[in-house]
Amino acid sequence: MGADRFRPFSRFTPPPLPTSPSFWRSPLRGPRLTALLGVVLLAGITLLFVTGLLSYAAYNPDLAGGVNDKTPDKGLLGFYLFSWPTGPRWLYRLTQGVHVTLGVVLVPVLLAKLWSVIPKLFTMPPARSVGHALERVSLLLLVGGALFEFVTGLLNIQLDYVFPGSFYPLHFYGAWVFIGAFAVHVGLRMPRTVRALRESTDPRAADDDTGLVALRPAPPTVSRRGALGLVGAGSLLLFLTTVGQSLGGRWRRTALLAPHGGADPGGGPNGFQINKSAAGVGIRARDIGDDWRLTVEGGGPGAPPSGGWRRVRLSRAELLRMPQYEAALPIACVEGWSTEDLRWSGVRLRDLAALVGGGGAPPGVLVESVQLSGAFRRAALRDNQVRDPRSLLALRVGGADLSPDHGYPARIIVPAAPGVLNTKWVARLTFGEV
Ligand SMILES: Nc1nc2c(c(=O)[nH]1)N[C@H]1C(S)=C(S)[C@@H](COP(=O)(O)O)O[C@H]1N2
Ligand SMILES: [Mo]
Repeated sequence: MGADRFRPFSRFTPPPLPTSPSFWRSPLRGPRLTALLGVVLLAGITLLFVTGLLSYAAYNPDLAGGVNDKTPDKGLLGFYLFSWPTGPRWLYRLTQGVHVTLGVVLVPVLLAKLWSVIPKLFTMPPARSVGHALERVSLLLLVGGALFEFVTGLLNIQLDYVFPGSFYPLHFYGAWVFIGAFAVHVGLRMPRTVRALRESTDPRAADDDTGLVALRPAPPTVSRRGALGLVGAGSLLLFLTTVGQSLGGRWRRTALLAPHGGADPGGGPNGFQINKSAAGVGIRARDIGDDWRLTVEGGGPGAPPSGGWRRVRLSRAELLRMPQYEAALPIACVEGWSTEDLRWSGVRLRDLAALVGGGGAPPGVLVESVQLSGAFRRAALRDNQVRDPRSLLALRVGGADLSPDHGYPARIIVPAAPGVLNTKWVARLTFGEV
């Protein structure tokens, strides 16, 4: 005790800081743990990327000069865009439900993977060669890109568009940077991963060439299987408390992690999810009262009616006197929540196109709401969406008039489309090239 106190300064070695690889002593780290987590992420992130691109294509980002999407200079990165189909009607419910649920479920796996390689963050010297330097830069983009995509995605679904209007470009460009670094990383690490999974035991520190195995491992507090079980249990818990929002209906109550903002939808035919209430986006009673009229015209956005197009103004009563059609369709939001099929009824979009157009195949349409500001007050629909007989200007749902919060007097509903294209409180439809 006394001797300890007077130990000369020079003999005292301070404990390593977290910035030193030797600080990290868990005996669980090694190529096998990293490889197992890596394979799960390889499958998961591939699916996330594909469903993410689909979500982007579903948004009709190429229409109407950027009404739906303002991502500047998509250029080559928009190469894969295609006309999003209108069937099966649950298509976007599925792809976006998978995208969001999987993103949430992969969080523990991502964190565990980062934990498993953390000592390598601090290896010195930072770069041994040009090749090594390039590899480390790609790792920076990989880890930074992963964190960026997960954080922007989670913020978007939890806080209801915290970056209004800018979420799409952020998440879109972030995804391309991330997936580029991800592809390089997978290419570089695949041989080592395969080797680690084939070998039944980890190399001891002495013959470890991965730098993952601790030189002076601490005694284990949990087995590797136990640690993986913990990660799996975390993911399962997230799954069970998230997936209900994509299933909708009574399952929604199980989605404890889903955002519970928005207005209380109450019961009855209008008793389904409301993100943006009428009051919340500044819709006044007189905007949607008896004086409300729908303007239907043609000729393309901004163009004066010409080329055989007419302009008509219709009251809700006049719309109700037109042939009414029913369609059982869900609403599926980019945030991952969706409703079950709801029974909508109203006027077909293609009938409204025929009302103002001079025959021919129904073109696309620009939809504008009475709402004066906000990101979703306008939306462009493609010709295949206008053509589908289930695409409606809906006046009623589940046998009742639409409630003000669900878009009374009239809203759009299109099969398989993202919820954001289902404009509420519609004021004007402009058919034509969009
Ligand atoms: N006019 C208008 N229509 C709108 C929106 C909006 O903010 N304004 N939100 C859209 C979005 S993002 C979705 S998912 C669906 C359903 O949203 P809700 O839950 O607010 O009804 O309506 C769409 N229609
Ligand atoms: Mo949405």
